[in-house]
Formats: sequence, structure tokens, C-alpha cells
Amino acid sequence: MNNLKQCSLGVICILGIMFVDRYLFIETIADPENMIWIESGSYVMGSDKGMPDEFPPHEVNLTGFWIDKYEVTNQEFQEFVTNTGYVTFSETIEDSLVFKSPEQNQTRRLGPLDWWNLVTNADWRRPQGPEDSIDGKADHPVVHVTFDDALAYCDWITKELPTEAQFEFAARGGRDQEIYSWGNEPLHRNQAITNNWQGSFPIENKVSDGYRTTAPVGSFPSNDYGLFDITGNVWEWVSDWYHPRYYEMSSANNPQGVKMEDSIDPAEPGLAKRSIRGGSFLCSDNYCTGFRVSARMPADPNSSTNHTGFRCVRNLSRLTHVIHQ
Ligand SMILES: [Ca+2]
Ligand SMILES: [Ca+2]
Repeated sequence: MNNLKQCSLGVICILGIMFVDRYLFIETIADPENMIWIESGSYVMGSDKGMPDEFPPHEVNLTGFWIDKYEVTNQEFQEFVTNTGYVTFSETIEDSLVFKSPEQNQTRRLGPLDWWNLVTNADWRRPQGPEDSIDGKADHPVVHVTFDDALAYCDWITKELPTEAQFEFAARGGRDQEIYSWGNEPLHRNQAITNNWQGSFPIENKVSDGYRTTAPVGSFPSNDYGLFDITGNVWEWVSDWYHPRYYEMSSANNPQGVKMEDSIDPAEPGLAKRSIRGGSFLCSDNYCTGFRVSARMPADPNSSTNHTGFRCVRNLSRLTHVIHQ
């Protein structure tokens, strides 16, 4: 009888702990500072009106997660560096890629090598190069971070990088199968609705949105989920390895991307690449239109530029892991 009592009490105790963990404890730390809870749900990922790598549109089911309201800022990255002594990849190799408009009067067709310059001592503290600084830019998104730099920051703060599917779900803000995070109308052509490039890329930037490079995070309207700069400002690292035909074979439930060995960028075969999402201050209507919510871009995980940053997510699985440590 005593054994039965002990056994019953044990079961009740375990169930009680599970209840506290699952509901009460999580409840008390719900909505961490500057994060938005995205409810579990389904949406149509991709598009049949965009680039070939966005095809086919397909239904995806996601478990709920928190996502940062803003891109990670210089101030936040500084805090990480101060606490950990972390040194970014571009600081180690002492160079990074900086955009510079090519000379006008070019008669030949221009390509990325015409506007990307490997600048010595360009890094997150000096976005444009050694003469630059982030003084007065504490609230700008951190740039010149590689995939591993971004991952190290997220890990430090007990978060993770979003998957492509999470990023697109969050970016759409509930606007299923629409083109932009604000709807189907190209409002960015006449309104400062996102930090992108107005004019003919890469020569003429009219800067009618007020920013030639990065803008302080939150300078433009949020999407319907309350997320700022989820399109525009800087491209953002996501956790998936890139494959141009991934949507033909991806899982419908919480897709995580292909394996590293299966990653391929047809423009640079042999180099496994990660995906970046959301577009940047360099995206224009005549070139990449990366501010469309379905737009994808492959990126060398060891590359860093002055237009790529990131934001983090917090998954329930990670949270449970933290609670039990
Ligand atoms: Ca701009
Ligand atoms: Ca962004």
C-alpha cells in the first residue's frame, strides 16, 4: 500500500513538474524583451511570380516561436563582444566587402565585381572602411558579420537563427501569398516604407527614403506582426543551407533546409552557401528586389559585407533545454 502511495505521489509530482515547466514557467518568461511571439500556423511559402528558386509555392506548417522585433544592433553586438571577447571573422582576416557605386559612363554590362570592393580593415566597427566608425550608430544594424559570427551572438543570448521558413512566415505578417510585407502594392516606389534603393542600381541612388546605407532599426513602419526592417535595411542570415530547387523537395513541417553537402549555388558550384533573406538598402526594382517576402539569396557563410546582418529567434525546444540546464 505504501509503495502504491509513493508511486502515485511520484507520478503526481512528475506531472506537476511537467505542468509547471510547460505552462507556468514558460508563461512567466513569455515575450522576452523586444521579441514577438509568432503563433503556430500554416502558410504558402514561395511564389510562382518571383525568381525560379522561389518556385513552387507550397504549404508549410510551423511551430510557434519568438523572433526579434529588430535587426541586431551595433550596441547589442558591442555588449556581446564586451562580455565574451569575441573577434569577428573580418577582424581576423582584416578585410571585408564594401559596396561602392561604379563609375558612371560604363558602356559594358556591370556585375557584382564592379561594385563590391574588398576593403582592408573594414569590419563591424568600421562599416565603410578604416576611416569610418560606428559613433552615433549604436542603433544601426550590425554589419560585416559572417554566418558564424551571427550564430555566436544568437547562441550567447540563448537564441538561434531563424530558418528560412520561419523568416518568411514572420515577414509575411499574415499576408498569405502577397508580394511585399505590406501587401501587393509597390508602395516603396513612392513612400519611405522600407530602406531600399531608389533609382537605377548600381549607379544612381536617389536616396528618397533618407538613407544611403543602413538606417537606425525601426526607422520604417513595422509589418502586421510588429516586426521592423524584416524587409530592407540589411539582408539577414538564416540557418538554412541554400539550394535553388529546395522547394520542390522540402518538408511541409518545420523545414530546416538541405544538408551542407547538398547545398548548391549554380553561379558558384562547389561552395556550400547559406541563405540570406529580406533584402537590403542596396535592393532596387531594377536589380534584386530582395525586399519581396519570397526573395532568396545564396551567400558564402564566410563572407561579410556592409549590407548583411541578422536577427534571432527563440524556439520552444531551445527554451526547454535552457530551463533544464
Ligand atoms: Ca535607402
Ligand atoms: Ca532586414
